[in-house]
Amino acid sequence: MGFDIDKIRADFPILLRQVHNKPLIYFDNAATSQKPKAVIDALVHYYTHLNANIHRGVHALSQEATDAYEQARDGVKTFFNAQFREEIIFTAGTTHSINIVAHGFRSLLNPGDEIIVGQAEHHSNIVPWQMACDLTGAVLKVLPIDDNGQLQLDALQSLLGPKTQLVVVNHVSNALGTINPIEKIIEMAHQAGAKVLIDGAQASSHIQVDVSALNVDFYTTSAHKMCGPTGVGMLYGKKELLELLPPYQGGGEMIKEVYFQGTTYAGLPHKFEAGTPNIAGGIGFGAAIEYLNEIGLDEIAAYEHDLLLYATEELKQVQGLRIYGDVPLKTAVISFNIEGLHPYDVGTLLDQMGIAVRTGQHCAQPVMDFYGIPGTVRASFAFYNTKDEIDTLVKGVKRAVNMLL
Ligand code: 7TS
Repeated sequence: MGFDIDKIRADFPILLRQVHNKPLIYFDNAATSQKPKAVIDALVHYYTHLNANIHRGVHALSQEATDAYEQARDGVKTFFNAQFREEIIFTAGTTHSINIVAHGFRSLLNPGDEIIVGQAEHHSNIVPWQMACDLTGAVLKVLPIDDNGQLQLDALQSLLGPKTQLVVVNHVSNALGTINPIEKIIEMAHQAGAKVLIDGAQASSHIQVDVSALNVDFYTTSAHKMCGPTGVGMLYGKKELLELLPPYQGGGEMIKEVYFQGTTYAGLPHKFEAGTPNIAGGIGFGAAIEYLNEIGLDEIAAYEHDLLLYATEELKQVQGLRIYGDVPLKTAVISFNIEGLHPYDVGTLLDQMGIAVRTGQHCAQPVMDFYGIPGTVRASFAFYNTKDEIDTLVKGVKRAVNMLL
């Protein structure tokens, strides 16, 4: 089966849109991906035919909704190759997933314990750990990046020690697209007796992730970056570690028995899923995984890599353009600036041409501070983008240079 780009594009209704009277060129996929009809249909189908609360009704609708939601969990489990379905916690997204773990660790950390965090993290993989450290007296240590945005593994070796409880890094940087050597990081951390959380928000729809083979302790992602709905995501955790962590929220569904004298908690995954969840979102997440499986992540990765190489080559022809994190191991993200131009101005001009990019700090201020810049223009590609669209981007960037410089 070849990669049928026309057929794939036809799956995404939004790609037919015009923006400012120009065909939409959507290059903000790192912020959120577009949704195929299969996912939109799954949401409509749930609300049209299945809508009921789950895990609690004896009636048919509730059973059907529960089955659909739990089937989605099975799909996610298989996609990430977790050992047990209880290890897949449905959350509101990566931010929520990381907060569940960071909150849980508050009761496990002692003053002087250490957490190592990457320098190129999204704020959602920094702030929850700072909060945990503030409350426990644990210390946050920063694993530095080099000029190419790559984590310095020799520095990790010297940061790891008997006090290290956790190493938390992203699989792929959202600001740069650089892929981190997480296999090595996990191995090094484990050798030092530390646990590892990998923020996979930018990886999971571009790289095949096998949490069992990685032997990772926690892995997080958001469905909306994987062609799924917003407001739903995943926390994978090793069963014995999730059992160790206290619940994040109290409420319905996360309990076994409630007495005013005390409450006992439900088993996994429900212990971390208090309240009525995003049922439609979970089902839509399952549909997104099915959709990605049908195309094949390896095919997606190869196609996107080809787009990345093409766009990198073409953009480099633009005078004064600098790409941050220009390394071989990358997802299809290009973060750049043009000498003398503010990223916001470039982004605004591109928008006028129907091209959606993100500009600014990308919720990764330490990366911008590292490079001493206010932000970047970030073009992030997906498997439904084309080289023709990249040609239009390059033309647009050249036009911005001519108009603004
Ligand atoms: N971690 C990484 C690496 C991310 O890229 C993002 C979102 C998050 C965590 C947070 O995910 P959420 O779904 O909980 O919001 N990144 C971006 C971005 O790069 N542009 O917009 C959102």
